[in-house]
Amino acid sequence: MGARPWLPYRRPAHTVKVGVSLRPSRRTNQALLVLLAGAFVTGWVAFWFERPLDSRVVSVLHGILGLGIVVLIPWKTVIVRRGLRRRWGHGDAVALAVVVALSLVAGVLHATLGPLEVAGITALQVHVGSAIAAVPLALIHVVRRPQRVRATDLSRRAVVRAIGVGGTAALAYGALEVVTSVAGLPGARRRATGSYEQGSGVPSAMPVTQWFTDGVPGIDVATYELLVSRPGEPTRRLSYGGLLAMTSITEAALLDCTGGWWAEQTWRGVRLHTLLGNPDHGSIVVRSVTGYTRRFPPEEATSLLLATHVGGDRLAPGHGAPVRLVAPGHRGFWWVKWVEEVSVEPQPSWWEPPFPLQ
Ligand code: HEM
Ligand code: HEM
Ligand SMILES: Nc1nc2c(c(=O)[nH]1)N[C@H]1C(S)=C(S)[C@@H](COP(=O)(O)O)O[C@H]1N2
Ligand SMILES: [Mo]
Repeated sequence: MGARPWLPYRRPAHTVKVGVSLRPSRRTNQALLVLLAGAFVTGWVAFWFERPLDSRVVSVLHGILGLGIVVLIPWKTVIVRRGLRRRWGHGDAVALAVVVALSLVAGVLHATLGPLEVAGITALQVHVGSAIAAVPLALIHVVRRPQRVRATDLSRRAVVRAIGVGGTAALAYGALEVVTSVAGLPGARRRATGSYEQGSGVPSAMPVTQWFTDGVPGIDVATYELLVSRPGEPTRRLSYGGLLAMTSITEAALLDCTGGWWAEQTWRGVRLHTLLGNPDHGSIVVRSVTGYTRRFPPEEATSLLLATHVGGDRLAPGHGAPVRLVAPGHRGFWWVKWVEEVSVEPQPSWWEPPFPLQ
């Protein structure tokens, strides 16, 4: 049989003689799958939380799962050496190794040396980008090299081994944290979310960030109108002047962007309950002139603020002029800029993709 790269990868029959060492390698691969999937999922969960306790728990778990992959390198090296001896079909595996290594290195660099940036690309962007690239590669890798799951995979020895790997990874995480703090590395100053302070109290020093593909629109305040809609009532239209006349609340709130920075500012605006009342069901929908939309539970009408000012000045275009949402307790991607409409709708607040698609 010649090489047939289009056929699924099969372990050649002559390797059966390594039968004794096959079991640990199968378990190593299974453990890698659990760690990789766990790190990926907890990474996104970490992007969800803002409050320190939830964020801390998820970040620590995320770091331990990620470092667990590093702990398994000695065992995986044996598997890789054996695999590479076969003649063809290593491209996807090598690409997977490259992106996982890149993600690991960038993640640790971000958590220890701080918000590094090279040619406008941050370590955190490299971290998340290469983790996303790892997903299709890992799927191809696993589908081409299936590892059967057996009942004995959950034996006591397997549990002991899992505790060993998890414990070693937890020790490695703890050691990194201790070194970071003792050496006074920037990482010691990061929030529980992993974000670094940038521009607190100085809005012009705060980064202008869009979630994904959105851009800063040009809005003429002379013709701007805010649409306010409640079920069963005609839509109200508020001019910028009319809105300004309602802004009586001044409040400090902290914006923590999933891009890895945070800033606390003093915002001035009007509470959503002043515009929408206190809805008792459905959800509050806040939509930007660009179409960017987020949905909130009705009880947050009392904490959400539609802000026209920050640090005593009118908002700059990049920061959401003429009016943007201030969503205390929510990560930055909830803080809708360039708001055009606020409404109460019958759908529940979770009736939207967990992260914006725009
Ligand atoms: C961090 C994640 C992983 C990386 C970086 C990685 C990398 C590699 C590399 C570079 C090879 C050698 C090249 C080749 O065989 O084509 C390999 C082989 C292999 N991997 Fe992975 N792998 C990972 C996770 C997994 C997982 C989750 C599974 C299955 C559940 C798996 C199963 C295998 C198998 C069966 C082989 C072939 C061994 C042989 O042919 O003797 N790997 N892996
Ligand atoms: C292949 C999957 C992934 C692996 C192996 C991985 C691994 C890691 C590691 C080892 C760290 C450093 C932890 C520390 O030393 O404190 C880290 C940090 C981080 N990762 Fe991931 N990660 C993955 C995917 C993701 C994804 C998909 C996201 C977000 C969507 C994410 C977000 C973060 C954040 C925000 C930090 C900084 C946390 C902190 O500073 O404590 N990661 N990751
Ligand atoms: N309309 C709209 N609002 C948006 C975004 C966006 O892409 N479009 N990005 C969000 C994200 S991810 C963050 S972190 C904050 C950033 O606010 P800033 O640019 O004022 O710092 O705006 C949020 N509001
Ligand atoms: Mo963000």
